[in-house]
Amino acid sequence: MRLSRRFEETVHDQFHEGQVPGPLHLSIGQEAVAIGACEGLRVSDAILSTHRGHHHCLAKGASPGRLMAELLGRTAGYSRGRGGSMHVAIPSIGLLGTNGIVGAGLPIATGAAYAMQVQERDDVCVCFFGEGATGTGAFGEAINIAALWQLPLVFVCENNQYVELTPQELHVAGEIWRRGESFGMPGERVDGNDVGAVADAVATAVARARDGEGPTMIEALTYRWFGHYAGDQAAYREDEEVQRWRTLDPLVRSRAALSDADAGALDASVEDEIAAALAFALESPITGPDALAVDHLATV
Ligand SMILES: Cc1ncc(C[n+]2csc(CCOP(=O)(O)OP(=O)(O)O)c2C)c(N)n1
Repeated sequence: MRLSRRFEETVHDQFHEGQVPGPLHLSIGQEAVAIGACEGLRVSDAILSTHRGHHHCLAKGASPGRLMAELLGRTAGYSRGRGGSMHVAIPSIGLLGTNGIVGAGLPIATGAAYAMQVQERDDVCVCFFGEGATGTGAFGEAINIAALWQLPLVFVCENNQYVELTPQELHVAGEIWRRGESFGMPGERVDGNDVGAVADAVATAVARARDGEGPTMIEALTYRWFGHYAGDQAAYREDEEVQRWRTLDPLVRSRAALSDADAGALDASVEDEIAAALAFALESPITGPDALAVDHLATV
């Protein structure tokens, strides 16, 4: 969680320095959802991420340097610096993609879980999505097929309270964690700022999925500290609300479990890792127009 927080703070600074050529959606405040959910996953398990996915990528094992390079538009980035944070896929570690299209990960996750079932692997797929994605048609299609075919899939709705600039109560009816009920899918709502609670809920769902008992719907309640995108002043919400959620910082809550010495050592090692990641990214050449045509067409 600390690595993800410092990674995004550093990228945010770089954004203000003019070093990030594309849009940036920060997950600061939501770290416990990604880190808790990925805690018990294997490399061969898959995840699907979103437009707000740096914490998912790092939790699944992405290299901070290569991810930073991608966001800074550098050739060492995962997509050669051409895509930014919404175009990162690392199949070798089971990251099947961040995505700029809201809800687009849901059908991909369903397909990935179906492939695992057909291949008789005991791997699982965890699909992250925001509460806004529950309004897409793909959401209904995915939960229906996942339940019908009892796919090894865990739906993790990262409910950060806002759908772009709109509070969820103006956008989302009913209870998300109960969305799968009429499909026979169990659901649970967890405190998404409590990394242990997220890890426990997802571990239970993953065990069910590995045992062939099908999908689970988990809703993790959390909050994004910054605007929808870097530069959004978030004037649509009250300062008091932001401050209240900041007191529920998942990092501060987890820190109580560490001794001062362990926390200090952790902070120091994260600072080293972030400094190395930034240096790696800045040393890599800026991606130029000559990279545009690379990897686009198959040659025969
Ligand atoms: C299909 C589609 N519709 C609209 C958008 C514009 N858009 C980008 S993010 C977003 C809100 C997503 O809200 P949510 O799923 O709750 O995720 P969050 O931003 O809160 O992490 C919208 C509507 C889009 N990218 N894709």
